[in-house]
Amino acid sequence: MDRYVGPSYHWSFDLEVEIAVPNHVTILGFGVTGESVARYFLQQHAAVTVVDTRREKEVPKDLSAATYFWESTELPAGRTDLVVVSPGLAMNSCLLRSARKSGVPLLSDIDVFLDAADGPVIGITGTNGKSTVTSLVGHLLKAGGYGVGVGGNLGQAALSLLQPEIEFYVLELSSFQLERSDVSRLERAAILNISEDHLDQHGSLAAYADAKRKIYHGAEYRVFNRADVRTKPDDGVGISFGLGAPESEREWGLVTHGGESWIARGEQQIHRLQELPLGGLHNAINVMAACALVAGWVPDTQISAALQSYAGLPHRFEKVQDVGGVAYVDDSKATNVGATVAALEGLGRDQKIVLIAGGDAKGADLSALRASLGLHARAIVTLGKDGPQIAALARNLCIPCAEVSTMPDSVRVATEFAERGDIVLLSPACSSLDMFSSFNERGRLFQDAIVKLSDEQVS
Ligand code: UMA
Ligand code: ADP
Repeated sequence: MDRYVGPSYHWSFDLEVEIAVPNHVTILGFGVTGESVARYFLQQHAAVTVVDTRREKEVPKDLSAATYFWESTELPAGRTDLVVVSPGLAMNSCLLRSARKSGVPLLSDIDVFLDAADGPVIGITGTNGKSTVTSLVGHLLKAGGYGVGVGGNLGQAALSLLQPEIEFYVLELSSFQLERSDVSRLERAAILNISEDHLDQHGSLAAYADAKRKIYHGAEYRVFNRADVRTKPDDGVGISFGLGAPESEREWGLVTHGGESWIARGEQQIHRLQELPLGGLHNAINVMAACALVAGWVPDTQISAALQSYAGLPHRFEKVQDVGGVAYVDDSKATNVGATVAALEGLGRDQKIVLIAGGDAKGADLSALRASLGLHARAIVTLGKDGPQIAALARNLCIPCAEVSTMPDSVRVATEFAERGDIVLLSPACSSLDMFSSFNERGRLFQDAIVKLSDEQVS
């Protein structure tokens, strides 16, 4: 890295400033991002200071050369050339306010990464489907024979991906990462969809959408969702995807041929819908977005073959097993209404659903679940902080409902409600953090309870 150029921190300053390789870097927040930034700058022989508002936590051995300030809400006194801010630190937090006041340039880890990375970087955002599309784009590029680094908001932090042999980087970008970064050097960028999420942090849907739409700044190749006007670039120019038939080579969609549905680009049929390993029309849409992002880099025939071997990610619309004629589906990653609606619509066309939902709604209006629940839910089991909101909705719709306080109880009660041929679906429409360490833990506990249930039925 030679130098940072000002526009990167336009979110905090209007000035254009240039900084030589920093001698002293201060990092705000010591989570996955903070660790990756500390490691990167220590390797560059910078002096590194870390500030975290929370209690002291264990420092990995290779990061012991940094200086740490725990439970601190102020930028420490002393010289610093650059401040790098973690995505989870609220924009109005005392720590970030104090850093802004200091006049020192602020960057995100994504800014630092984009400055350092060689080769094309593909950015993917959206309210739902980011991780699926990001990992699928990585999978397709690998199938095309390229060295690929996949990460960002998914898995490894961006700076941990840097390797000389990598030819393409694929980054999942959250609204928090985008709002505090200049991503204008992205080669290709996609917004999959925009619906209510993270309103507790962004304040309004408009502010959340604005953060997401920053992903198009500078990218000449933009991929958007024809059915979601908020994803459309300002000038309307881009490659689009949607369930309707594509009308030109710049559109991806579904066509019917010989009685079968195909994913197609313009008139070019790419892959039979029936043969996709991922279920649900929302995943067909994700596949189109991923194909659009790699088009021209990976030949169509290789794309089609590679789609067959993509297994999907855990806790997203994941079939766990059948027990006593009831199917159990783990969609723990559904942390907002849009994802749960997609699951109810995807699964509910042929079968009735017993839904397990609730958690922290992050300020969202859960009544947007009403229409899908009314159509597809046989019963609802709620848990967590905002479970009562969903229970009220169920009562209003005259859908049988029970409120429980643990995951094993939710599986037990949902099983009692379910009839043969039904689906028990964990799709909470809420974040897990009020009750669990992550959506992974929530999903694991759901799956454990099903295994126990299955063992009980056998014995
Ligand atoms: N911290 C403070 N004060 C605060 C908040 C955080 O000091 O007010 C410190 C805490 O000590 C904590 C650290 O900052 O240990 C955490 O930093 P962080 O919240 O920025 O999270 P990271 O561990 O750095 O992980 C982040 C993303 N998390 C968030 O944006 C909340 C991870 O996405 C991402 O994988 C990682 O960077 C690497 O890029 C997770 C996520 O939940 C999966 N993302 C949200 C989502 O997908 O909905 C946006
Ligand atoms: P993200 O990284 O944006 O959270 P994931 O791929 O992890 O996306 O999926 C999160 C949740 O959203 C899962 O419940 C999944 O089933 C659902 N989902 C995936 N793609 C879509 C889509 N295109 N539209 C609506 N929901 C989706």
